[in-house]
Amino acid sequence: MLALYGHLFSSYTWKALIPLYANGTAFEFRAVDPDHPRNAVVVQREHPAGKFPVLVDGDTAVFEATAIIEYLALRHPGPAPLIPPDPLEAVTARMMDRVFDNYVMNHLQQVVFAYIRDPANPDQAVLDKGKQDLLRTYRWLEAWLGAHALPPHVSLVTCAAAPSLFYADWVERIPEDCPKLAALRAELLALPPVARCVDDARPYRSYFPLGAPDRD
Ligand SMILES: N[C@@H](CCC(=O)N[C@@H](CS)C(=O)NCC(=O)O)C(=O)O
Repeated sequence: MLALYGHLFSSYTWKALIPLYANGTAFEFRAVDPDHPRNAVVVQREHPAGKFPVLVDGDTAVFEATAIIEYLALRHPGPAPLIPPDPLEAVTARMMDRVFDNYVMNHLQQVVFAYIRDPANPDQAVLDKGKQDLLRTYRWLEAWLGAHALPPHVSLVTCAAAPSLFYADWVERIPEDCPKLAALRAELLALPPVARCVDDARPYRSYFPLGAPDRD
């Protein structure tokens, strides 16, 4: 039996849950939280930085959400084209996966970390930089979406884009001049595996360091 270690509010855990849900893959979810200290021990042992998600399949541990998706595509395939069969589409999937991790998730995390470090007085320069960087990526994505199509859902890109756009919009709203990107976020949130992640995370919304907005 596969086991996924993570937390239901964690964006990168969503990134690994979405492909598992999309393919109806049987697995056991092991929460990494203070109530389950033994799960944290596994994550600390297996991941070089003690981060989750970590997937355990028998004797094999796979970490980094992108690698988990590549592994699932190879060892536990299902109807969802996690890695598109067309090689050029697979390149697009991998390239855009990097865009969402590096230039959406990383930027939003800078802002979130500033609030975690000092909730009452987050570093304004870090907030400004993170939000400006997000806006730059939003506008780049808007132009990219005007000229290209994403691979069909549910692919590696779906798994990266859904959690990153979900939380990024809470940090810096997607502006009105990015309608294609806003529509993509809505399309992703309507996918059943993504909607399940959003719903299962609702009980934890108070954890969001900036305060969760009253929407989504
Ligand atoms: N590059 C990693 C990032 C994983 C990550 O940042 N995980 C966060 C949760 S979203 C985490 O483990 N935070 C807890 C910690 O750092 O102790 C991946 O792609 O899986």
